[in-house]
Amino acid sequence: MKMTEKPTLYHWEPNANSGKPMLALEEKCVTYDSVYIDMLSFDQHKPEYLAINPMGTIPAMVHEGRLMNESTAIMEYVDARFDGPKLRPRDPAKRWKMRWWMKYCDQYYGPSCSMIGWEMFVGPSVRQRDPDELKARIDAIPLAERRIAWTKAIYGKFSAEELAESRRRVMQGSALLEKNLEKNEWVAGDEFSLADINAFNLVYILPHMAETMNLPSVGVERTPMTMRWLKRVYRRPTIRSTWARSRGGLHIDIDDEINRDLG
Ligand SMILES: N[C@@H](CCC(=O)N[C@@H](CS)C(=O)NCC(=O)O)C(=O)O
Repeated sequence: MKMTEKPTLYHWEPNANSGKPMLALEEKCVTYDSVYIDMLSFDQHKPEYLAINPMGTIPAMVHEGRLMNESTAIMEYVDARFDGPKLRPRDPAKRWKMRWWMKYCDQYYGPSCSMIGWEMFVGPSVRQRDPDELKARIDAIPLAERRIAWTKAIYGKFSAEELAESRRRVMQGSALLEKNLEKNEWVAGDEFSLADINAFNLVYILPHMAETMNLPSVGVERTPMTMRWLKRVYRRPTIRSTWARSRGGLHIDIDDEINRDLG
């Protein structure tokens, strides 16, 4: 085994983009230093974090003096750089499929899930704070697109059209994933890969949004194969060790998911 420095991962809750490198590191059995960045306290825009990731987004990783951002690129680095189980298929067609799904999640499915999450959870979690403080927080955000997302979430300004389009995309993405999982055990085919990690971090919450947010995209009736795939992922011990780093905000009981009756 190569002697190597421990990476430091800066992350929020183990979901969406933060959950991706967290789970990849666990799957590779890599010990890492974890630094929790509280997104709802705007830690990601504070100077000490901007020195690590000037984009002001989470996650970021530091390894051997390298400052790294972009969660999917970090996952690929983790798989290539560390010993442990391979998380990318060697077969070129399967690797293409893994990357296809990661791009689809990152550019299309994920941002739509995220907009709904920001409207329903992030905005309401912070908007009661002092208006001057919130304005100063928004002004300190380095990326224009993130400034816009925060402004819309805080002031309830996502338009009805934007939200409807995001809901449509979540429904469409979930249907596409179901179709894929009808033929494949894992997202990229017959082996667990980074594509499963990527998709899981978006999809695990969707069965819980069916009723609470009237978004019936993933559930026992509509997407039985996705529910079985979720159960297979939940059974991996790495989910438990990764979620142990949560400080709240994730109210999903892993045992309930594993024991869920799928008929
Ligand atoms: N493409 C980036 C996106 C990172 C990103 O937008 N992360 C969200 C959390 S999931 C974030 O940093 N939000 C904080 C903010 O917008 O201030 C990646 O994959 O790392």
